[in-house]
Amino acid sequence: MALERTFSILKPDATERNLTGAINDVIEKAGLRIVAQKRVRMTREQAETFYGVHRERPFFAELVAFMTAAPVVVQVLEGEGAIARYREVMGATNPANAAEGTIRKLFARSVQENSVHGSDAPETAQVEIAQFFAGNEIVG
Ligand code: DAT
Ligand code: MG
Repeated sequence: MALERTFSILKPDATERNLTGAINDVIEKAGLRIVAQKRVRMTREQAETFYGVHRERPFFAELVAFMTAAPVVVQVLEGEGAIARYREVMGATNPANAAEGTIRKLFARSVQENSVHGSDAPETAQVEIAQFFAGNEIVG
């Protein structure tokens, strides 16, 4: 498997509960390396662009409101097969369906307040990383 990079967000429900360190612990114990990280407050425009693929979904307005309500921590994670590996570590979108030991099983409050985002494919990882990080901010 190839060394990959994926984009991660620790969402407002996680930063509000001071869970940055606890979630990073799960990430690092899963063998993923945090090669870039910063705390930001997403603007409405950034959130709408980021979740543009969901624009027509009924939950879109609520999702944008949630993502902009408090700071988030954006990250780049690196590792062998990092994209699929992080999706595995995150668990299912709805925490009710998430496997034991996954971040969403451990910490998520609901399908919306589900603590983390992770890219779903190499193409989206590349676009998402570029939305939040300049090349020289990623130190592998
Ligand atoms: P994932 O974050 O697992 O990639 P997704 O891309 O389908 O899931 O959806 C993006 C986010 O949108 C998800 O993390 C939370 C929100 N969302 C998805 N389905 C939802 C629903 N049925 N109700 C409310 N929010 C939802
Ligand atoms: Mg998704």
